[in-house]
Amino acid sequence: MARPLPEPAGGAARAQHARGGLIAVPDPIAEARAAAGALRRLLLGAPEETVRLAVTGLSRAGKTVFVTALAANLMAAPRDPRRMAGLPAVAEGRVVAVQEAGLTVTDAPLFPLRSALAALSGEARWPEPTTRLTKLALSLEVMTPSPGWLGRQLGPSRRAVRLEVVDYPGEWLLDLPLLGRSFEAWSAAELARAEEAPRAERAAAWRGALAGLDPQAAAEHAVLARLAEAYTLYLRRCRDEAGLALLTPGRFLNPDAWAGMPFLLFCPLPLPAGGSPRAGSLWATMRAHYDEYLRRTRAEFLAPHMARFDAQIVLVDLFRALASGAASFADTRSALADIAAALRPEGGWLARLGLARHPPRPVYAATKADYVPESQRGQLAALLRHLVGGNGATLAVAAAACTRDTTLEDRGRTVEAVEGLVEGGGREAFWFAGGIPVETPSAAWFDRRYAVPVFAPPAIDPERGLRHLNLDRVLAAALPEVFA
Ligand SMILES: Nc1nc2c(ncn2[C@@H]2O[C@H](COP(=O)(O)OP(=O)(O)OP(=O)(O)O)[C@@H](O)[C@H]2O)c(=O)[nH]1
Ligand SMILES: [Mg+2]
Repeated sequence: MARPLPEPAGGAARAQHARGGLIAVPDPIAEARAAAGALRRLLLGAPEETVRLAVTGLSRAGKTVFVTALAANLMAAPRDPRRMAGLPAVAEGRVVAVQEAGLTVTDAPLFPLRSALAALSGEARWPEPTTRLTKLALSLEVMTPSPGWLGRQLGPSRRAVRLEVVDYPGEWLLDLPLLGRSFEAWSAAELARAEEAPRAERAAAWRGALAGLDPQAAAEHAVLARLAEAYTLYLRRCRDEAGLALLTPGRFLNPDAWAGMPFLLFCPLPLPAGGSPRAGSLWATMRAHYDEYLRRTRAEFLAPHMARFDAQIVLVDLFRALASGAASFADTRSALADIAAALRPEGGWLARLGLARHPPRPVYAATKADYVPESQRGQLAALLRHLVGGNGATLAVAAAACTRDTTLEDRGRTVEAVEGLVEGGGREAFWFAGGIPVETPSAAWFDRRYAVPVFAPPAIDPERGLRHLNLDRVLAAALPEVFA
């Protein structure tokens, strides 16, 4: 029997052949299709495409500043392309208009762009820590070259892109690795962690409250509330006093609309002896609350806001981790490993939820890169790569570059440093003695304590946006389909 004839090769197949070294033959069908598309866009105008960007990162990583700088600099780009010239479409003058767009009535609250810009520009003040989820939408007009013969005759076509970005409290990111973890497993891991320094001393009151309890006893509201409160206090002290990052559940530190919800009354609890908890017991009630917590996280945070994204940027502040000592660094490292595992395309949380089949590869960015001079920013990106592994690009970024590079004399040696205005006035220089390590440093490295200054934010020029380092390169890596 005769075999069916192969399908005529389309444009994509031909392009692949051409890449493989074969000669590309003009394809009249693909050319005609592309030309028709270009003509249709020219006559009817293109429908707006929505591109969703997830900007994630632990608490204080720099998400809100990043989103603000992204908006300010993209909105300024059509007037002055120089600052975002790392985006090919901007450099070539093809991004012709960018403005803030509205949200539909059923959408999340609007990202407070105006107040963030006003704080940065008017009072040179950083935005407040984020306490709830908000969304920013930008509408972009980008001229894209039209393919095909007729496309070339017609010239570039106008593409309308709606870029949506979600901002949320960093603490919530750590709820992501909890999905798929049982109450038993979570409790066992957290109870063990709480025995180690520097957690143990901060956990004393909560563990004291646990000590005399029988997990099989009937659940009483007052006991549930007392334990949850003691555990929340422990998490808060770990964050505020010891600079720790791996603190779950995230809503205990930042409940937003869940404040006071009964299902927040739980904490890690040892499995009762014999392993079979009675119905209505303290243990069974706390497990039910934990399960409800995860169900609500899925239904109200992950599924509606985080599942259908086209690009993801993960921001990491390595300076805070390096400056707060070995324990804080190890803790950030574990938190990042958990997050990197949850974000990986295969078997990650999206796959587990069955929400998206092909999540984009994350772009990891080490933030606040203006804390080190240019010669050390490569090391900063290398340290991040060492921590998150090979899944995704790694870059160093400062969404708001506050410093300038300088050199100083330190005990007879010339050191490269950065210099800037610190919050509240005054100039200060800062440097890491010995530079940024490219792998987890030795315990001796951490013996030297660093007091990291908070620099005042740079001025915003409405025509040009904010001074940054690599913001354009991070966006180019995350959104090539918009800005190539
Ligand atoms: N030098 C410098 N500091 C920065 C930069 N970006 C952020 N910061 C500092 O880091 C702090 C935290 O930044 P945010 O953007 O608010 O962090 P966040 O990730 O939104 O934090 P949460 O909302 O608490 O999750 C700011 O208040 C600044 O002090 C930067 O590019 N350079
Ligand atoms: Mg924030």
